[in-house]
Amino acid sequence: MVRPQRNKKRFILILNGVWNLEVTSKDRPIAVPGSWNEQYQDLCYEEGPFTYKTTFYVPKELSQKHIRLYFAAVNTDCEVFLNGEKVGENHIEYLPFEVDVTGKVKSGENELRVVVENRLKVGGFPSKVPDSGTHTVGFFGSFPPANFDFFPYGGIIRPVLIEFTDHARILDIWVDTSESEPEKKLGKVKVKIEVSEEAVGQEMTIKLGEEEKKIRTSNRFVEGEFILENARFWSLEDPYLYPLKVELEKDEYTLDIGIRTISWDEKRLYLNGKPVFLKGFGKHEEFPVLGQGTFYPLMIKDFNLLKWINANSFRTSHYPYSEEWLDLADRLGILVIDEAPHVGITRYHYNPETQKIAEDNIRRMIDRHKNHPSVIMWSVANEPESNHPDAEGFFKALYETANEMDRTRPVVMVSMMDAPDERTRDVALKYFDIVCVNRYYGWYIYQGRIEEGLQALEKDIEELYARHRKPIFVTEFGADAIAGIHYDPPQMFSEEYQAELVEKTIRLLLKKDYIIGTHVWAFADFKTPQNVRRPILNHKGVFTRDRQPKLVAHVLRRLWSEV
Ligand code: GCB
Repeated sequence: MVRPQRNKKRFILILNGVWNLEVTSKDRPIAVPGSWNEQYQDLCYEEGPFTYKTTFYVPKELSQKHIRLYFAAVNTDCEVFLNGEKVGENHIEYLPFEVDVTGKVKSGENELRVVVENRLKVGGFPSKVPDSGTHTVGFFGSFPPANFDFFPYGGIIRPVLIEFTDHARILDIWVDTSESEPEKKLGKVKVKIEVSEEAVGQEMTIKLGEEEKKIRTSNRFVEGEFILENARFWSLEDPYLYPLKVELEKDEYTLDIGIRTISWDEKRLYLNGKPVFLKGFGKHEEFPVLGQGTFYPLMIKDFNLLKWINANSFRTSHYPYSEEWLDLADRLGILVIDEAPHVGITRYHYNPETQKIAEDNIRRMIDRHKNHPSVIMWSVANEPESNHPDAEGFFKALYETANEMDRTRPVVMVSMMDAPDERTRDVALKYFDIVCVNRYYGWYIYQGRIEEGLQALEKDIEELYARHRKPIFVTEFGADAIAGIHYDPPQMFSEEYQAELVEKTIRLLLKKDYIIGTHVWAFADFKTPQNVRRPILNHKGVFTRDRQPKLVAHVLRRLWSEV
């Protein structure tokens, strides 16, 4: 599905603003988008269900249109009621969903209610720490008991839109540039468009740059190919976007596309046929007061800092981000590893029902983000209990689901397993295109001993490569540093220790020709559940939570200007 767009033939109403939140039959104001946990102290640890309410006005001429109600993301389980009638529901965080409300919107005033609950679930999403002591992963003993290391924010966290289109309309667009030949500057752009039943038989115009095609639709799918000589390829240095415009009699849609290829072999990842080394971070979409929510100044600031520090990529750990993030990455030339909302998966998830849900989430993520040139890799999960025998079939199926949807990008799973200890043998990593691992030498292990940690890391990485013979991407490493704490000789939690560990780890890994990237954990400090390891925040940020540089930021800026 294409996402809502305002243009000559499409109209959208943006429902962001102050809504009412009903908590134990009393209303109070609440901001949308945002999380309830940070707006009210008494709701900080509440899971709901709470009812969000708002009204909106629709003039008569618009009420006859095709109308869809679009939620960019709600955390998590929710039911949607329009004028008292239940019109839809959704059960996964961080992914857009939409409800067809054609014929249900009145001309005049309408009432929208969304009942939202953010309950942590053992074996579900968002994942809760299992009570038994038998599991091997998780952040034990934390409150709230999330099985992951970031605060489980609830609420309508991203924009809510209503889009009005003609009934004869464009439903979806697929763009594939993978057969382009960068060395000849030859762009091959395959386009597939899906239209509604009402649009079958209409003439369609597809324009790409200066080129134009006119096609009469004979069924719901239209396919075409543009061959561009002397094409301007999308790259880190020149993230050029071509507007692809699709027009029907009473509908139109413009998508900014990038012509680029992604490929990989036993040792390297290539963008447009040239090796690329991933310099960047795992991060979070998180900020004080806002909690988790779409906040435009923060996005601009984060991209500005990514450029300032000479990074070229980030991972949307541990969930898909707002699409505006991907738009900016397209425009600014930053590479994205797009991660499904699958963090904290344990043995309790390894059953056919949960597998089906996870497959569906992956399909939804790829469906929404498939046309972004900045997205170069799909990650199906972060740090699952992948040394458990039942992980094998589960993750093989997730790999196949992603690969079936998109054969042009590598599919990965981010593992903390497969470290030298036999008990951590990963049973699923072998199915994935690139070996992605998180490693905390000099922090969780070899605490306070950077040099010994580095020796162990080198041995671990060499063994990993010998076992897998695939490119290795170190997706996390790092150390907590409390901003303002200094110590010589470097001690854990000081800015000096973090700077030394990060720099030495990168320099070591740069020597291995099968390492395709090193992502520091994390971009900025972020809030976590309460536990003895976390003084309110996870302090592994290279920037503070309010985006000021720690010592390591200056070190990275220099280092990354050289590589
Ligand atoms: C990890 C997780 C990340 C945590 C990080 C840490 O491996 O993927 O979510 O925040 O470690 O700081 O422990």
